Amino acid sequence: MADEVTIIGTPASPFVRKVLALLDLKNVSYKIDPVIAFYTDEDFLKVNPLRRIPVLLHDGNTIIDSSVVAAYIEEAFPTPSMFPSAPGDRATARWLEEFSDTRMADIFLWKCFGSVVLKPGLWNEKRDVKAYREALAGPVVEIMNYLETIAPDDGFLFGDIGLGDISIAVIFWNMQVARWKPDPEQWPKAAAWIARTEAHPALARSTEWATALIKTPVPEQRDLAAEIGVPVTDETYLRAMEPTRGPMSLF
Ligand SMILES: N[C@@H](CCC(=O)N[C@@H](CS)C(=O)NCC(=O)O)C(=O)O
Repeated sequence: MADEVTIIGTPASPFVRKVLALLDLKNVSYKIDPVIAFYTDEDFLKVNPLRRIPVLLHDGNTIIDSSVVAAYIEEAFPTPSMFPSAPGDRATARWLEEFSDTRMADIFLWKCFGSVVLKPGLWNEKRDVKAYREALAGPVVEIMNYLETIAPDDGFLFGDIGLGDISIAVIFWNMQVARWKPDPEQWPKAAAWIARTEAHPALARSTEWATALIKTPVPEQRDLAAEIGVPVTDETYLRAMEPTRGPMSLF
């Protein structure tokens, strides 16, 4: 393949971490423009009409949406595969990616992380502790109860780590930033599975980057990223010093 892979998007996004983990597992080298979508402008809107991250650039292709990016990575760089071999297992992996991108993102990212981290951090609004607590008491429990039923007793879902494990685990770093962790007494199998997946080097690497970046003011994040070893692009879509909502912003 010609051309190095470029990922546009900060590792603080779980969807970005998902695709970085896949690239790492497949030993594909890449560069990152570690932008927060809210700090881009119409230039990035020309790349992604939703002004969201991640976007992958490769070989003249612009690939948008983490699930589509994951599918592209699997096809462009087939080995090792991120899927099990049986069709039913492959479907389960895809379902878990979909479950994470939709229901888990809605509750964990937008309701929980959004209410107590993004509201004050991005929009200078008061934390919505009521919405956060309601989510923790209701839908978070339902999601965790479901994950407990599908979590493997040990190892990963289908032998080696794959797309299903990674898609679920990536959201929990954002929950940790929102000061919540799955209780190992309430959900022993799910909590252990998530911890094992988070500890895998392919995920641990970008989680470390995210942990450093989130503590740093936006204008300084790019330089910090380079300092801590993120393979940063020469060009950036970081344009604005103040955040603005995109066409599909959910909070
Ligand atoms: N389903 C999309 C979700 C992407 C997404 O929501 N990304 C967030 C960052 S975690 C974003 O760019 N938000 C900006 C916005 O919603 O305006 C995917 O999987 O790529």
